[in-house]
Amino acid sequence: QAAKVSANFVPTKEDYIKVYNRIAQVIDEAGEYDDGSYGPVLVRLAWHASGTYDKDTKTGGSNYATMRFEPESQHGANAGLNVARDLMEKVKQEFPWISYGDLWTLAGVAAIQEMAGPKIPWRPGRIDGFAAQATPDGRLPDATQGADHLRNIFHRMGFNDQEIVALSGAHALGRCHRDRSGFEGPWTFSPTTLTNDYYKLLFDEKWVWKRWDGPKQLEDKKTKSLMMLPTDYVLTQDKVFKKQAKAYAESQDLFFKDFSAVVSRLFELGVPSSQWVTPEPWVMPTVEEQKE
Ligand code: DDH
Repeated sequence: QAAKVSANFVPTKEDYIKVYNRIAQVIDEAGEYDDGSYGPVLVRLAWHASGTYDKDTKTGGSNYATMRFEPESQHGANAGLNVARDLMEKVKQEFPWISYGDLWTLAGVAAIQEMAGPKIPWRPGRIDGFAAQATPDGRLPDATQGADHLRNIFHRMGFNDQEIVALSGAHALGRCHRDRSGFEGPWTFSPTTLTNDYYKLLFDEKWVWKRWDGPKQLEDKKTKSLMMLPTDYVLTQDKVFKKQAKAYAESQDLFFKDFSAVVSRLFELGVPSSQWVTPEPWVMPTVEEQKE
């Protein structure tokens, strides 16, 4: 039953939990798609909607959900995210009172939490914007580049080196698709569960350049079934990144703690504080916790 959008309908935390639960259902309806979950592609949608932020001009970020509009929806980095946007469009029809920015970031939160990740504190307040607020191409990272590029891109969003490494651990989830990015394959053996395996594998496996006609990527020498992008491998080459990545390889607790904090901030990029409906983010209960 679609909720009415009326001037005096003020959604509560309970209403957002209903949306969270509906997203969790959608995640599970993936059938034969990829590894049987829409979770990873929803995390990627929330990240690409947020990661366009530029702290100097205060443009981009999750506030206006401008990836709904061309040309941002057609930017190379966003190839394949129409899958995630279409899934969320169904949820939007059922809960028309939620903004697209809130919906997409809440989907990222639900996906991470339901895939066994840490709690990602989240709050509503984003508003739907216009095509004129769409961001220029080139604000998201290019997987073929090195440490300087990573720093340029993420420092522009307002993140430091430690946070770059923590954010990169999201690649424990999901996979690359030849017809989207040109790259191919998953980073870990459990792409629908968030773990610190991404860091462990970076150090424990021997990574060699894949011999193929596609873009430069690495494969694990032993099984040849996993991949790393050049930008992933940089975390083992740059001195500062390496130290941090090792720390996350050694402690999933540390990774979860830092990942929770940095992703929560990522999803809030570009939202003026006057828009938040609550001074502190909420911790949304998982579907499992709600049964207790
Ligand atoms: Fe990523 N990512 N990402 N990524 N990403 C891809 C897939 C996924 C880069 C490139 C790619 C983050 C950082 C980086 C996820 C989450 C996050 C793909 C493959 C490429 C390429 C797309 C495809 O073919 O379908 C690069 C480069 C960086 C970087 O330089 C740091 C971050 C910060 C996150 C995050 O969520 C915090 C997820 C999840 C996926 C898997 C998507 C899927 O469909 O599966």
